[in-house]
Amino acid sequence: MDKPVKRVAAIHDLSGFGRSSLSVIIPILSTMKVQVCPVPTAVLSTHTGGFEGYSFVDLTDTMEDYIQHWKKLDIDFDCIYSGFLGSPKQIDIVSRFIDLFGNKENLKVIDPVMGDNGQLYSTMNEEMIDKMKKLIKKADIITPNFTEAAYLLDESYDTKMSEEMIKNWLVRLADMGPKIVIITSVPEKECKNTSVIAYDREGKKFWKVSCLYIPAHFPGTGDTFTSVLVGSLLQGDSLPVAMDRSVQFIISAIRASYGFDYPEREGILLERVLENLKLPVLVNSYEILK
Ligand code: PXL
Repeated sequence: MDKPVKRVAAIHDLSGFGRSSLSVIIPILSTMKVQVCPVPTAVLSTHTGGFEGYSFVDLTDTMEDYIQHWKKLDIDFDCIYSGFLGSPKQIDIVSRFIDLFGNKENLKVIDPVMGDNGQLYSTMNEEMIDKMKKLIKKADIITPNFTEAAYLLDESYDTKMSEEMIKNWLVRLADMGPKIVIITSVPEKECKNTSVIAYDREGKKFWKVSCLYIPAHFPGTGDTFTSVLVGSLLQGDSLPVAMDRSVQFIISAIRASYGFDYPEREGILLERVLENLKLPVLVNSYEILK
């Protein structure tokens, strides 16, 4: 029997201030009528992007029992979605989680959160990058940003890359295991736009959604993007429509935030735009790349 609502296991941290990870994932997916079951990886007072002196409680040692209890309850998920992970051991735990709860039907989405703007986050290290390269083998979909894609491929961060080179990156990442690779925050060479470019290995298609560059940097937009994408796919949208929906939501959120004078590290004003998720996609702007 079909469940009354779709269910996602969300393996992420809870950061109390700054609008990232579970603080945005839960409201977004709930608004999209998806049940979120969090597996908290760590509790932080704030996210690590732009705040100093944050408190960090690593929940690695609690995760195994937590997961085993779910297994005893025989809970099944329509999607397993992981993001920021706080230690190498947590990457192993996510891998085991996928072995325990993954099946042919459910969607395994890994957002390999590691860095942004050419820089790694302060909690990342080489061992974690290596493990992340292995973890993505188990994913159906990965959503690295441009920086994370470079780290997964051992390439340097070059904002002047041609579209052909980006396509080469997408194919190489898909060769590492995932069926669908979506790179976000791809700088466009010719103009100030940034784009989201995807490759569907089975359909052998490249999709692109571009958006006008807005000179703002709000932490947590990667989590917002992937949450909307997951919600949209679980609602039955196609990949390019889900990409469109996610990009349009991010743009509306940034536009709603940018006019206010407050620190960007506090994230987008999600509360002002959350209801937009209930609207249909009004304008499709995706392109298929040849
Ligand atoms: O949004 C990604 C993210 C998630 N969790 C923590 C972070 C970040 C990015 O800075 O610091 C704790």
